[in-house]
This record gives sequence, C-alpha cells and structure tokens, in this order.
Amino acid sequence: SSGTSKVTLLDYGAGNVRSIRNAIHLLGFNIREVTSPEDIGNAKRLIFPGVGSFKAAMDVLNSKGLAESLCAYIREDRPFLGICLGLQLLFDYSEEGFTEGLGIIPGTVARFDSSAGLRVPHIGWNGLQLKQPSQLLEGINGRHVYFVHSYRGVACEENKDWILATSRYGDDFISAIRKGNIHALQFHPEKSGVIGLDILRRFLDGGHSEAAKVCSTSVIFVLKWVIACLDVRSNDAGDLVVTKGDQYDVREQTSDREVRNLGKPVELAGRYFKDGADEVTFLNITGFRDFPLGDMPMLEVLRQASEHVFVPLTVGGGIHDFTDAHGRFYSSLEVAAEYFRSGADKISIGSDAVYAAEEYLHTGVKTGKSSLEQISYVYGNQAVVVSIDPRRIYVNDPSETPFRTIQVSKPGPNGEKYAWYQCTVKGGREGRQIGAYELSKAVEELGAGEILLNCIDCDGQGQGYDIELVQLVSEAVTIPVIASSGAGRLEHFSEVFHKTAASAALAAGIFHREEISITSVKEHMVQAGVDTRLL
Ligand code: 1PR
Repeated sequence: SSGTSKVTLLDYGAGNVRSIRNAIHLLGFNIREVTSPEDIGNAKRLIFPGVGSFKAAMDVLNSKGLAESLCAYIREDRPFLGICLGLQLLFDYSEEGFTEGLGIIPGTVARFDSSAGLRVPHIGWNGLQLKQPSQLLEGINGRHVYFVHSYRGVACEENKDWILATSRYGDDFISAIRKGNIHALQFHPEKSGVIGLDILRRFLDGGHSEAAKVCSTSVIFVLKWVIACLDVRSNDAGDLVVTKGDQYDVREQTSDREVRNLGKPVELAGRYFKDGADEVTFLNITGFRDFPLGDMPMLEVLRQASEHVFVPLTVGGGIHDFTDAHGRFYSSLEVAAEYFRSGADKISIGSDAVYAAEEYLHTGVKTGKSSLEQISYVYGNQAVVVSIDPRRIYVNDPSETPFRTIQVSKPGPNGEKYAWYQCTVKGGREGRQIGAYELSKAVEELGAGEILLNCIDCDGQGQGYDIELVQLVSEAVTIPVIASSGAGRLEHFSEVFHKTAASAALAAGIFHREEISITSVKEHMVQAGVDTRLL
C-alpha cells in the first residue's frame, strides 16, 4: 500500500533471505524487489543480503548487470545496508574463490585460520567492539549477535576509516563497516533476536535514535549456545506433532502405543524463541521413509515458524536423493533448496551422510555427488549440519574393533573397559560399520559445517550428555560440535561445556515437558562461568 514505507531488497537468489523478508514485514515495511539494474537506481533505501559463496554471488551480480548499478548507488552515498556476504562483496578481493569484489572497500576478505585451534566456520553468538559512534548499532554494547561465516574482512591501514565495529575470533575482524549512509554487517541481524530486529528497524526508519557511545568495556566472547530441538513426525491420525524418543522409541508405553504428542511444532518453536533459544532445530524423524517434499506440512511448519522466530532455524530428516512412485527423480539439492526457500538457515543430514562417509572412507575419493558435498558446495558448509545417531558398543580391548575406542569411566555390563560408538541410520534402526570418530572426520572433509552429535544410549534418559562421546568427537574435528541427548538438569549444561569443547548444547524433552526453561539454563551457565547470550 502507498502508506507503508518501502525498502528495496537485492535478493540474487542464492539462499535463505526469507527471514529478512519476514523481519522487514514484521517491522511494518513493504519490499520492492530488484529485478533489473534500474530497480537499484530507483531505490530510496537498499538492503543487500549475501548468502552462499563469494564467487557465485559475483558471477550473478556481473551476469545480471547489477554490479555496476550497485557500485554507482553506493558511490552516491545513498542509504545502503549489506548483510554477511553483502559486507564482504564490497571489498576489493576475496580469498574465497580468489575473486574480485565490488572494489568499494580497500583490502581483502580472508578465511579464518582453523590451524590456530579456531572452529571454522565461525558459527554462533559474539559481541561487537564499536570503533566509532553509531546510530545504527545503538544499544549494541555488551550484547551479542549471530554470526555464520568462514571468511571475514581483514582490517588494514587503507580501510580503517570504514571500520564501524570489530569482533574477536582468534584475532579481531571487521564485523561492521560504515561510511556516510553506507552500512554493512558481517552478522545476521534477522537471526539475532530482538537486538537484531532493532538494528534493522533503525536502518529502515532512517536511524532517528541517538548514537551509541563507543564503549571499550563491551565484552567480546565467542559464546556457547543452547538449541531447542523439536523431533517432528506425523502421528497415527496424520497430524504433524512434536514427539520425543526414549532411546529413540517415540511411542508411549501405554497399551495403544501411540506416538508421544508433546505439542504443535510452530507454537513450541515460537515459545522457545521467546524463552531465549539461540537456535531452533526441527528433525523430521520419519523423513528417511516418507519424502519431505511429499510431506508438505514440514515445509509449512518452516514457513510459519520463520515468520516469528528470528534466530537460526535448522531442519533435518529425509534430505537425500529420491525417486517418487512415478519414477520422478529429486536430487537432495532440490530437497534442501525447498527447505531453504521455506525458511531454513541450515539443513541437517543424518543417514545419507553415513552412506557418503562409508563410500569416501572405502574409496578415498570425493565424488562430489553426495548430498553433503552438493549442498555445501552450493550453499556453503556453514549451511550443512551432519546429525549422528551413535550407540555405545563395549569391547574388552581396542584390538577387537577397527574403530577408535575410548576408555570408559564406568565399565560395561560385562566389565568391559573400552567402547566405540557405532553409527546408525534410519533413526537408529540399523547399525553400520563405521564409528562416530571416523564418520565425523570424513564428513568434515566432505563439507559438513557442524556436527549434531546425538547419543542413542543417553537419548531421553535425563542423566546428562555422554561426555566421553562429546570429547571424542569434538577433538576429532575443527568444525563446531553440538552436544545432544540426555539433558535432564541444569548442571548437565555447565558440565558438558566445562568438560568438552562442544560449541553448543541441544535439548528436547526437558523443554517440551516444561521441566526446565531455556532462560534458567542460560542463567545457570553464566553463574557457572560459561559465556552465553542472555536476552
Ligand atoms: O536420517 O537424514 O532422515 O535424519 C533423521 C534425523 O532425525 C536425524 O537427525 C536423527 O537424529 C533424527 N531421528 C531419527 N529418529 C529419531 C528418533 O528419536 N526416533 N531423533 C531421531 C533423535 C534427536 C533429538 C536429540 C536429543 C534430545 N533425537 O531429540 O538427539 O536426543 O533429546 P533429549 O534432550 O530429550 O534427551 P535422516
């Protein structure tokens, strides 16, 4: 409608910008799409979200003739907000794809150095150090915003007057830039909860709030984050419900053995967002048998959830190549693309990643054909989570198995002193000849950006995470590892962060049964000296 203000959105179609659209609508603005270079020239206020790879983005901008009009718009100092890759593309050059950028900001974009022990991608919540007063970032001091990137703008003498804020991850990197009306943010305001929505609001209404003071005491952390997980499946009546396994058995112990029903997916997701979840994960746990695109409700759940959940949404279950009853082939890339278009920021692959890792370990060759490789190539590895469903297999001696074992703190049922973790597929129904340690290393090489580490033995027991499993896997890879399965008490959250290098802790049952709130988990973590985001 003419009354509502408009903002122009440059969406070059590489990834999930649905959340930015939802945030702009929530803030009361309408969107004018960029379909031609003229649309940029006519824009009053332009938002440029960048998702995916640097090279792919530059190829699209150049092939559509948008790069030139975008540079002209920026050089005329007109209101501009770049997001994530939308900041990096302003630089002269990026090491990602060894590609020239738009050449607005002097200097280069380089990858984080994982050899220094950093988990790359930099995924999660971090603070900002303001380098100049800023209306746009008013109120940001001491607060945390959401990052998901493997590359970052490198500060140098020629670009220091562009730097609005830096963040610490290994060294200090550029997390926001500003010159006149030109702003860009490395983090995702549309995924940074209320503080992020406020930043977007200020850009949209022209930033009429007072400037934030530069404040040197603002704390900078790479935080540990807490994920609320919703296992979703259709119940016998065909409704999509949030359920929860007890060692992966989701049916009640009552006579009718009906599927445990803990609530409605969209409603619970909204409740967890308000309660401070740093991320919400939906797992379509029967995805391995019914095809997600056929199973439209899961996509609808995502569309609705992304309208009022402004932290990262991950969705898993059923992401693999598929041929339907009529012989129509759907590649896993198509399935993932549908999930991204419906509002997912990350997709999670379970069974298919086991098959891909088995083949890779067997042949030593990266075919590029696995869903894991295809999806991470197009969308970046930060968009791909591998979910592992391991179960403990006790052995008397490591020589009894070819897979990496741990020395158990509690002996097995027959006094065994060692164990390995057998990976399973089909929701724990089928054991495979590959260990969690070997799988994690293989999928990291195939392009996984995160490991969601479940544990069948601990699932739903409320006795705490399998600390030995989390230690084993988080030492095997340099990508973030999410501890999952078994949370039952507040102490389980501080324990897993004190004893392992997990980047995040995931829980399901205790949240669905309202035994523990996410807020109380985070307050406990802060009291226990574990840095996390507080609302
Ligand atoms: O194999 O790519 O179709 O993916 C299937 C996905 O669904 C995988 O992520 C797999 O972990 C999950 N899944 C399959 N079957 C089940 C089941 O429970 N029957 N969920 C299942 C496994 C996931 C979470 C979490 C913790 C939290 N559980 O619930 O792992 O167990 O539980 P808690 O805090 O209550 O202990 P594909």
